[in-house]
Amino acid sequence: MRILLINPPRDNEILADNPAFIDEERGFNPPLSILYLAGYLKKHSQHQVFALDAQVENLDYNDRFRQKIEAVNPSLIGITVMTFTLVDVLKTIDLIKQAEKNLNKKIIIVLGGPHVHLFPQETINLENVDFIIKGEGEIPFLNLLEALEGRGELDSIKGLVYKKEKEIIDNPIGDFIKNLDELPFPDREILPIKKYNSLLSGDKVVTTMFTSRGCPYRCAFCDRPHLGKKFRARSAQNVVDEMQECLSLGIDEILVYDDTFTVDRQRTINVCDEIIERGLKPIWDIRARVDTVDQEVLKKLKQAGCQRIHFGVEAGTEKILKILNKGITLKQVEKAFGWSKKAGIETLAYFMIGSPTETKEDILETIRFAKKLKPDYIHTTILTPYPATEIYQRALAEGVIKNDYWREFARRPEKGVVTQYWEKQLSREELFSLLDRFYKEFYRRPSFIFKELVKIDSFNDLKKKIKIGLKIIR
Ligand code: B12
Ligand code: SF4
Repeated sequence: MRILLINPPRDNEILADNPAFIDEERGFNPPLSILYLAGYLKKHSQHQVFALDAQVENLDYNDRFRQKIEAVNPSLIGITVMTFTLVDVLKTIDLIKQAEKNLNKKIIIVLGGPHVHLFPQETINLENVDFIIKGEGEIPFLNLLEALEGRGELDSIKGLVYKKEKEIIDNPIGDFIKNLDELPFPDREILPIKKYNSLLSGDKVVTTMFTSRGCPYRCAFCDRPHLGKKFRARSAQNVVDEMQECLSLGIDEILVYDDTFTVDRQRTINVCDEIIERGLKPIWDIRARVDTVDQEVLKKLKQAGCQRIHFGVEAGTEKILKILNKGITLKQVEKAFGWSKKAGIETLAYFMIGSPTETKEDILETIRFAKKLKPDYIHTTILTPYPATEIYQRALAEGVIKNDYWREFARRPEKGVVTQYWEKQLSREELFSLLDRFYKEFYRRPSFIFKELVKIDSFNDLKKKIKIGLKIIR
């Protein structure tokens, strides 16, 4: 079967909580979901697989996008869905329907990704959606393709949701993949590798990578259930084999997007040792928790080329850290940042403002803490209670958010949904004004500006930094 996998445009994306300059300048990351599905199908089947990342190709709902779909002439199209891209997914489906007419054939539409996992019933009821797959997609997607060609039954495919006459069949989700080493590497060459870049990486070619799936922690604002709560890690050899492949593909920087790369201390050390022993020089960064690093681990990470660590700090007061069930203390934060600096690794601190019970004074305290902590970068957002998170449930229970508007949106996705914040202590306007103040107070410090100027290594990099700098100062 000819299969096309699509990452939809982001023209109608819900912009929840980022300052505009981040949304405008964040660059493009390859959609790993699609690359994993493609890699798996290529290894385990004869299906012909194609992919289209409408975001990096700058496609909107015009003839060019439709013609690209028609040129593939697919029998089935799989689309990856976040709640935030749902409107674009539906517009993409409309375009596929036009292509269907021109090609004079039925194209089966399959949706997967975090959104469909949260809202399976609402999603299957959307017009022209034939199948959805909840949770990890590799195995059920292949099983679906096989069943559609008469080699298997739909009702035995784990995580599959579909309509049988008027009835909705919602198969329970299967076990998560136990041994992630068995998965083939993401098929990066199916998309235009060299077009991917990121805000922090200058004009380097970047890719993303997952060395583990699942996060065992329980932060109240976070919801990652589609890949599980159990931490499942790939072996050091397998991870470094993939890094080596990335290097051979001409990729300059690898963004390791594991929810928390450092959950298993020994594995972290093993990955670093493997890189060092093979004499590789990858540039990579990771996301980690401050309570999962120590001086020895950080030194190893540095030796192995880890350039930057993104730590979720969230707040500069113990009161809010508790409310968020973050499970860390400010002391741990200070230690982790101090050790990282000593090891020579850049740091990025994620902060959020607008948490339950947080006052203006608490936020000003967080700004003071951020400046004292002196990470290389901060990324601050207004806390947006995402669907199915503990904070969203609390907001509904306390009447801070009046109705289950995410479910309503999942049922009837329309452009222009306004994301709701925790507006009990502070209004939307006050939150935006404090967000602005946070960025300005942090990034306007002369020490920061000087450090960034020293790091500029090309004319393009200089242009990009001037552009972003002007947006922050404005
Ligand atoms: C990397 C990342 C980004 C990157 C890159 C996005 C990209 N192009 O990949 C950036 C920084 C740009 C980003 C931005 C945003 N992100 Co983001 N991001 C992630 C992150 C950390 C990893 C995604 C990933 O690569 N996962 C690894 C792959 C293998 O897993 P997967 O994508 O889930 O795919 C598997 C299954 O879901 C399924 N599947 C997926 N698609 C399909 C399609 C088919 C047909 C099938 C059969 C199966 C299937 O099979 C795959 C293989 O098992 C996830 C968290 C996470 N742990 O997944 C959040 C996450 C996806 N992001 C999220 C959010 C909220 C956002 C933003 C809205 C944030 C913001 N405020 O700006 C934006 C929206 C961006 C956009 N328009 O695309 C949420 C989505 C929640 C939701 N309800 O939809 C997540 C889940 C994190 C969270 N809980 O907060 N993000
Ligand atoms: S915020 Fe990070 S550590 Fe907390 S549950 Fe989410 S992924 Fe895990």
